[in-house]
Amino acid sequence: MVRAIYPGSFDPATYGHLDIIRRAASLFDEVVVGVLNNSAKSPLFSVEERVNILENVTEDIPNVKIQAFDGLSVNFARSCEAKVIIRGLRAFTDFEYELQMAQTNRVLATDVDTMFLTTSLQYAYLSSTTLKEAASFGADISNFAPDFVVRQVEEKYRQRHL
Ligand code: COD
Repeated sequence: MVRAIYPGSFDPATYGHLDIIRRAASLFDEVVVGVLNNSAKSPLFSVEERVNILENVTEDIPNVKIQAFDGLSVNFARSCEAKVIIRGLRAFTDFEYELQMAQTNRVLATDVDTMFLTTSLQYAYLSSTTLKEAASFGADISNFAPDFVVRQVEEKYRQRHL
């Protein structure tokens, strides 16, 4: 069984994340999507909500599991008995950050490697941050994420504007 983890903030999941999850699921026996419980940041969605969203939008992919985690990604990988960390690459701007993180992780854990999947062209521009910014101004975000995510985001901003 070759298992990989795909760690991230996923605040919230977008079509870009989903594309990476689907492609990773076709390469590995099991993919554990790790949702960082980043208390230092103030995410739009709680970790439980982000896990729930990901469970909903990946329910048709049998070899994908969603789990919250705290602390280092490499420790999460070890706790899952995974030797691979999947990351998505969009542009040069991602590359510098991702390379540094992959190299740091390699020093922290020589038994864990990072593999990069390059973005599909139609999602190259897409991030959770741009989705949230567009949604906060009432824009149509249906090109950015599945209906379930769109509804959750719209509800979040509706509550905030009350
Ligand atoms: N197309 C392709 N890939 C995409 C797209 C897209 N449109 N959008 C996002 N991605 C990729 C990102 O490049 C990233 O690889 C992944 O999807 C997740 O993205 P985000 O933005 O949800 O998550 P990040 O990048 O904020 O996640 C950062 C981590 C939580 C993984 C990182 O901070 C971490 O590992 N933290 C734990 C502490 C740790 O181990 N630090 C490193 C060593 S000190």
